[in-house]
Amino acid sequence: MNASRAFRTALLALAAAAALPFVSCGGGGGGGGVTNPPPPSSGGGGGGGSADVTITIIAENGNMSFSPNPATLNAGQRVAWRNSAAAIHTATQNGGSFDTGSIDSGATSTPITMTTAGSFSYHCSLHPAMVGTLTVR
Ligand SMILES: [Cu+2]
Repeated sequence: MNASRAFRTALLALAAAAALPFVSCGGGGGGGGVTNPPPPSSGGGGGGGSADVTITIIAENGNMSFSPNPATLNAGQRVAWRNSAAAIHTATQNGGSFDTGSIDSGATSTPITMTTAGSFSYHCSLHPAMVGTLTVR
């Protein structure tokens, strides 16, 4: 009987030893604190007539007429076009949702607030070959 008791004791010891790793392993700590970075504060501010994004009208040069092109801004921001070319130009959305009207050489258009996300193709109403794209995020 001694032998079988010893055997049982051994078994128990084995079981305990086997159980230990499971106990000590129970991490559960996980979930490391992932913090979301705060969203960038909307530029806003300033009031006045300044735009958040200014697109330069370079020349009558097809899809190279506007710079940058495409231009990107966030919904709620304002965009204006500055005419650095010699002739009068416009920035007119193809669907008519915005139109700067005529911009004299050296002048900057009235800022337009883009409230809707999307991709907006525009052109110069005086020179239809002048095209650009405005991407609103
Ligand atoms: Cu033009």
